[in-house]
Amino acid sequence: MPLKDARTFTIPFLQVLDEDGKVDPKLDPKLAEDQLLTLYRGMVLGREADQRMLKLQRQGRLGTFSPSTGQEAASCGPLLAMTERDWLVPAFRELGGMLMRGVPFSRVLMFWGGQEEGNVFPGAPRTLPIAVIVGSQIPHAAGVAYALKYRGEKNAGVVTFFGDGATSQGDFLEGANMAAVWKVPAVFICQNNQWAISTPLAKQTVSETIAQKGLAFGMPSLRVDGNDALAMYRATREALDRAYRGEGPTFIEALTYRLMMHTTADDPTKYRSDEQVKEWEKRDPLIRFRAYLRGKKLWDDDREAALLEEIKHEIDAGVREYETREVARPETAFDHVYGTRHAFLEEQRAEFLAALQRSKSHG
Ligand SMILES: Cc1ncc(C[n+]2csc(CCOP(=O)(O)OP(=O)(O)O)c2C)c(N)n1
Ligand SMILES: [Mg+2]
Repeated sequence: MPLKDARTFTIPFLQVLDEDGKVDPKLDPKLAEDQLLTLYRGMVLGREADQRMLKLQRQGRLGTFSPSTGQEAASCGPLLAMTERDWLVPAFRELGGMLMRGVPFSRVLMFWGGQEEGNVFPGAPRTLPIAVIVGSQIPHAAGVAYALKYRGEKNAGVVTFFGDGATSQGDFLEGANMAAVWKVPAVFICQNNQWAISTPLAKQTVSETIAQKGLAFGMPSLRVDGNDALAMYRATREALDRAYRGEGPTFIEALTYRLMMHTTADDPTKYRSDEQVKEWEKRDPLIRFRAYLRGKKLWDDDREAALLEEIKHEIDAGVREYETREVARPETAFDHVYGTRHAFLEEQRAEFLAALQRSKSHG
């Protein structure tokens, strides 16, 4: 006897802008001109900041960092969809989005320069620090979303980011599962850049899409062209609206590609082909969005030159602030662990300072 289907499912794929920058009128989120320009600026700022960081690192002025070149649409689109009431819980490859959020570039530099103040973002609302521990931010996002629900906050949600590799971590399973069970207002965005350092996707999962992992938890899940800023905006906006309505979390797989190295300590030519990189360079999210803006007569060479000049000054100012500030107090690691001071931690701080003093006097 033939078996019946216990359940069938499909994974929708969302693309609004095709690779030539042509918009699908049925899916166009119809953003206002100033929103489109804000989105483009965010992506260019992310790209330029990334390139500057690479130079700083190569000159020994910055520690290692994880470049996000090629992945700008996947974080900037969602950031445009967010409001100040929403929480941003990032991983470590969302530079464009974080700068759009108002995170000062100097703080990003402090983070990758090994300074604790790089975990604190004055001026950026409701933004958690960069999370380098793969997947660790996902249960945090579920917890923050739970708190929003518990407190009855309206029109507020959590948007969290993580990589494809992170979906093979226990933290992902725990965080995503509880978020779905509790029906909390969270949006899970997986930046599937197809590599976890040198491990290709096929060697860490045989799941055909990452989005179907979201379905397994009972969340509406879709795959989005992650190099299409309008699609990323649209998917996030719809997911946040669902979250605000109390309908629980959504899973978005952003299909994208890391055009640069994993971190500055990595040489991707050792494990992936130039052909693959060249293929994805053609799908660069900035090229596509610029073509779209040009088609709408919102952009030209003069505006591009003026934007690059303006951004250069902003980046210069961030670098200056980072490099001219006084060297961090060594005990800053104890400063921002909890919202309020904690007795155990104060004890540890005192112990640490005493040990430091002892080593100096012996020194
Ligand atoms: C818990 C943990 N294990 C290992 C690492 C080392 N590590 C840093 S990034 C990374 C790969 C992450 O891949 P993915 O989740 O796809 O994110 P991507 O780097 O591609 O953005 C690994 C293994 C880490 N930071 N944290
Ligand atoms: Mg990855």
